[in-house]
Amino acid sequence: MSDIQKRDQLIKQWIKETAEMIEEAKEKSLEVEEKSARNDLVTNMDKKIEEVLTDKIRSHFPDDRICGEEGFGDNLEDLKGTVWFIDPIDGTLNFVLQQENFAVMIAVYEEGKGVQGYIYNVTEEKLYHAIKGQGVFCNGQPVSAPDNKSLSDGLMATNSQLMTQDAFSDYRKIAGRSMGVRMLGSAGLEVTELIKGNIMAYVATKLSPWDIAPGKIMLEEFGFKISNFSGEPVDLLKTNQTIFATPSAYNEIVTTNFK
Ligand code: 2AM
Ligand code: CA
Repeated sequence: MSDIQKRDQLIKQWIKETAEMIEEAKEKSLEVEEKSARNDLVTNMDKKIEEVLTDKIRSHFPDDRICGEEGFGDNLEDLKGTVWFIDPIDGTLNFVLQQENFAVMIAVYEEGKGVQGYIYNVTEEKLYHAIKGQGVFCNGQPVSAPDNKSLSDGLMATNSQLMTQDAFSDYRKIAGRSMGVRMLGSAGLEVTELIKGNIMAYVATKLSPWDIAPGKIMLEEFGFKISNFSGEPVDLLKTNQTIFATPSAYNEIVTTNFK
């Protein structure tokens, strides 16, 4: 069995286990703490899931390194070797306030290149995954690439940090070219909206490596574009203002005149 297949089997099993942990946690009260701001939260479940996943990765793949949101991983200064990205709960604010619209996300990169990515929509019990060169799957079934629709023919998504920034007026120009703007509050679930063909672009500020890593692998399987706002590749060692888009919508976004 190849490393990819071995990881694929284990990741699918681990994600199932994390979903069971989340289900059990619903019976108990959630412990919620603020991180950088009152709308940047972490719960005992974010921490517990990341701890469980990092322990499993370390026991099966002791030479690999881990980049995780809640600090159980390694401090990475480069992406050499095999690197795992973990977001134990993507959409924590939704998890706390809505008990839905959140995802568990895992990605594996080798020498900086995406190999396999997983986004699990916990409440819908839908696991999206992609393996480089093999396509995108939802609960094991292949997903065909959505049409390369332009922004002017479809919807786009953004994140609320972008709306509250001073620079928002610039982004309004992009939004104005679309048919309308939607906002789910989970970077991973916005990627699944792109996969379903429901939106043509997701334009977000300050996304962390674990927010971007799995979706990048999936969308690149479809030939979609992912870059920072300057059109450069995203840097998976820091936060990025990020565009995920169909090729056609991407072209419209990067040619928007912000002046
Ligand atoms: P998170 O829930 O894992 O933190 C919400 O707009 C999206 O942006 C979510 O995917 C959220 O991921 C991500 N995000 C990144 N940085 C954030 C921050 N400082 N505060 C809230 N959400 C953030
Ligand atoms: Ca998170």
